[in-house]
Amino acid sequence: MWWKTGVIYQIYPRSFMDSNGDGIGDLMGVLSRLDYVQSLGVDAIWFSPIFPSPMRDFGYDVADYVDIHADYGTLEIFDRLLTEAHSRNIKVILDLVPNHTSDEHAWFKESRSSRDNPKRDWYIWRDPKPDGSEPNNWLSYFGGPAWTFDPHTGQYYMHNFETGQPELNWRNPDVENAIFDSIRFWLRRGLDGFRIDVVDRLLKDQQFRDNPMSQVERNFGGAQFIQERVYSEGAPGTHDVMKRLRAVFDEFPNVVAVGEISFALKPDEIALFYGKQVDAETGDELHLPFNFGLLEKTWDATTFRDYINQYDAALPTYAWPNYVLGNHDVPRINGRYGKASARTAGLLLLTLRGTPTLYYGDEIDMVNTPIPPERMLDPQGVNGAGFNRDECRTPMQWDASHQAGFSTAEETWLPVAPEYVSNNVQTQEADPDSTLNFYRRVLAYRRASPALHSGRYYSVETNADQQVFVFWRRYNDQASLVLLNFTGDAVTVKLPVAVKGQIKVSTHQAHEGALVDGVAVALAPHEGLVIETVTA
Ligand code: TEU
Ligand code: CA
Repeated sequence: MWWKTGVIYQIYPRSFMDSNGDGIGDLMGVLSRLDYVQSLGVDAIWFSPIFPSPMRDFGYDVADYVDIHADYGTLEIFDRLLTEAHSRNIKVILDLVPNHTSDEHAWFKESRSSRDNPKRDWYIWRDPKPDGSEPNNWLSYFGGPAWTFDPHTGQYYMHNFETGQPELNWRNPDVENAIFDSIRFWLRRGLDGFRIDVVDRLLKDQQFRDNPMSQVERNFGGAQFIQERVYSEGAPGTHDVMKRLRAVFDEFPNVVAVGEISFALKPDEIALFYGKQVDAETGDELHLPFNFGLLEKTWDATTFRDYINQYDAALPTYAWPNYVLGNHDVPRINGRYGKASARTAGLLLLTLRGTPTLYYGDEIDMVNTPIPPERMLDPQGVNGAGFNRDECRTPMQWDASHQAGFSTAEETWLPVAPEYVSNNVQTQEADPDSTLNFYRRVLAYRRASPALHSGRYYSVETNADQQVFVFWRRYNDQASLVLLNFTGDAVTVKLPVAVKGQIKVSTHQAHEGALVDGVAVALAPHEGLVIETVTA
């Protein structure tokens, strides 16, 4: 299965490459940079939404599921991109947003036109309370109530996100069928799968009970997260929907259903989204329910090891794990784990057992970019409801020329990070010890190593457990030992058994190729390395 051994690279289409000088990334731009993507050695591209949209939430507010936004191109250009990607052995995954549409989608326009419109029940409409207020206490992730009053018909519609993102009513089979047909539309064109937005949150409580309040706060969330979303999402019945969704994917060969599920889920809850066992290789729900467990963890060897051990053990044998360290919703890696640890984090992601998803720009150390208030666009940031996601969505830094080589426009949709002058693809290509060349070496080694892309995982206890995370990857008689120093101190690890082998990749390029023989392995500050062992 390509999606088990492969590596997914997420492209935020607005920010990858602008081909026509309007300051907005587009599909022709991606086409022109496909050689770069191939040069990384990744296996699939996942595009954040590229469908027609008023862009209130930058594409996560879809106005038509079966077309391409004019900013990005046309269906014909998309087909070309698909062909070009396939000819380079790169799969393409699109982003399905089934939980809500844009308020400009034709379905919602009909739905809001009258109470007896046939599509009225495609969305979630409720009467006001007797005093005219919202039907219950549910809050939007982006701040304010999850309800907006529509004076024309005198009811509230529900939206867990922006007011322009009305929630579809997944209890109506017509909605389900319409979304399933949109999936078929793309898979028939040759698409290789979907990443499915908030797929665990499609169903809402049938009694519309108030959510309880809680004191728990998230690292990069805002105050709105103090509401426990137990009734406004994820109601019982979700797993039946997942099974029917999966059945649509099973109509096509070799496609993948990646699901975005909540940050808050524990490993045993994530495990449920694989569904019931079908055969040795697969369950009957999502192929890969995203594991966001590492995103909010502090950079600490024990914390990471404990979580990874727990997650790896929680998955049933037929469920293939996956890991995510960054995406378009969270601060970039070097902002969360520290700049000095960013490469070590990348090595962790690419050596764990499971499918890794990389976020564009992390391979060149792109940083969170402060956005002046007048240029802020993300509704979550504008409302002060949490992390301003614009900061991790700035244009890709290709070279030191005007707008980092991303665009010829005077002003790009989000500003290019000022550090592009010294940090970009071109400067990193020229430096053998750059993060970009490090990622390329790790990806090439991973591809060639069955232990890394398909092997089993065992963590190893050593004298340096507080500082260094050590684990084995093994496939038949091939074995690789991964050591990751989470600290800024040089550490010598004493392994429980002697190993003999060679350092194949390291965050410190000069150490690659060195031979290891014995129980002691010396690590530089923040060093991560992989030793391929030889059996006598
Ligand atoms: O995000 C869903 C989600 O869980 C949000 O709470 C997200 O994590 C938030 O940004 C937390 O800071 C998905 C998409 O990834 C996001 O870009 C969309 O805005 C959202 O759905 C609505 O479609
Ligand atoms: Ca453009």
